[in-house]
Amino acid sequence: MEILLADDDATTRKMLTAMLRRWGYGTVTAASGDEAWAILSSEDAPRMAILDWVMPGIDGVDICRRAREELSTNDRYLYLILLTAKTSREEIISGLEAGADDYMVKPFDPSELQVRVGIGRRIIKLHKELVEAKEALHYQATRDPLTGVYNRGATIGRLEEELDRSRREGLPLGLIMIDIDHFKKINDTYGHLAGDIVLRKTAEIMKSVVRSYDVVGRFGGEEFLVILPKADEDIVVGVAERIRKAVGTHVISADGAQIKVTLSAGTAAGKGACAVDALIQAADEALYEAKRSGRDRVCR
Ligand code: GH3
Ligand code: MG
Ligand code: MG
Ligand code: MG
Repeated sequence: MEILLADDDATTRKMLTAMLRRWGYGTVTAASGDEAWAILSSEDAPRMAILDWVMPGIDGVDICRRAREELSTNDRYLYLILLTAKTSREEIISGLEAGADDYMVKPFDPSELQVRVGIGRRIIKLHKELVEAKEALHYQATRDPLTGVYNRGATIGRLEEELDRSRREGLPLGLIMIDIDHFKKINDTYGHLAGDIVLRKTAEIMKSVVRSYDVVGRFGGEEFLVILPKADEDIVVGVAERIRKAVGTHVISADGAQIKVTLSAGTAAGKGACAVDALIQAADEALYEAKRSGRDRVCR
């Protein structure tokens, strides 16, 4: 773990660097508040800083205050220790009130600093674990466990967001509803497990042929939705055709069997006042038409 040491006194910087290195920390130093601020606001900045109070430019307390206002994001906690010759009760209180996590006075006892830095490390670690758990939970709540694409709820959520955006920006929004043809027969012929593999592979192929900002979601059993921001009707049909051909020409190895499936797709392009339900319904009706007129095709 890397720690920023900010102090305008070179001897203090040298001494702190030597100690922290000995305790197993990486260090980066700053000789002024401005320099410290530049380091802390950079990408991949240290998660902990030991700050002198009185320094040229912004002082250590200002850094604490500004860091809490401008640098604190929910996925990154910055642990700040003030290390200063200011020792009055009022000063300690105002330093902590400004946003410091801890306060130590100079001259300091090295072993006390070591345990206090250890406390900071523990808190940073706890925070990191919390962020990771939250991300994992969010992932689980929004993904379909079988295929890894967005689940139904998250797909509709994304569709609402994208429709709002298209309304604001006056750009079109494309939607494709896809249904695997005669999928029941795949299950009946090769087994449910092979059917699962076909679903997984189909989702993978769909994702590989769309742009990175397009959204692929599983709408139901063997039905998928693809959201295409900024795509007009012709583009949507083109992408749907690309998906249909990519999946239709792929031979899927599942449970020892070589399986080919075809897709039917219905497209819709919304703009402005169009509602989510209306867009889904339009794509659904086009899909019905694709099924009715013989499957393995795209209808708009
Ligand atoms: P069509 O061409 O008209 O779409 O016919 P189909 O057989 O694909 O349509 P139908 O809706 O009759 O059958 C869909 C099947 O998909 C029925 C269901 O058992 C199967 N299914 C739904 N979810 C899963 C799943 O997670 N895994 C597997 N293996 N099968 C699933
Ligand atoms: Mg100083
Ligand atoms: Mg179906
Ligand atoms: Mg089907």
